[in-house]
Amino acid sequence: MPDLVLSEELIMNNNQYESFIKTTIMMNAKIQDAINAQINAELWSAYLYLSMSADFAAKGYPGFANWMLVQFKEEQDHAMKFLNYVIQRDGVVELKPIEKVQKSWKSALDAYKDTLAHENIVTGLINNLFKIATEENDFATQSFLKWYIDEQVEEEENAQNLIDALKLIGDNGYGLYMLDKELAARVYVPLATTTSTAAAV
Ligand code: OFO
Repeated sequence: MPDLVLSEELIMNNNQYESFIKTTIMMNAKIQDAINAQINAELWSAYLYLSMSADFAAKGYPGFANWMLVQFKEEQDHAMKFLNYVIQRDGVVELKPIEKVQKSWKSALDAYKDTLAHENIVTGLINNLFKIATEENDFATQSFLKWYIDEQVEEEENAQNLIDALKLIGDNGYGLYMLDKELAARVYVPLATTTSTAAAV
């Protein structure tokens, strides 16, 4: 039987091996910047929904206020999931200022129309991130982003369903009261956002 001969091209010296490991773990600067911008966008989303929650609460809609408060917490989870991913990939987290948000909406329908319009923008940002990860051959980030791509489908669907319901209800006070009662039942379920390293300590 002939001896197994390894091609020299397949044998890495130590330096090549170390740099191979580094590039495997570390994300490049372009992806790191895009994810840091996305952390800011997720926190801005949280801010937007917190403002809507406060506005609903002040106007006597505890159910809508609860729904938005759950949304606020979920957006914080989205930001934390990205933040922990940057750490896991040996990157640097950069937290930028969160811009001011609107403080009052004319009606529940207006608030949910703004919610859908905002989620459409976020979907575009996530898709763009995936495009960058594809161009940069970062397969780990492409895989990581799959969760967000699926989540955006749900986010847009939820907002659209509430817009449809509010259009049906129109000016009917009893209808609004019943929908408010229904939305009071929404419960926040925390997302597992920690990295395996963070979870192990
Ligand atoms: Fe993070 O999904 Fe809404 O914005």
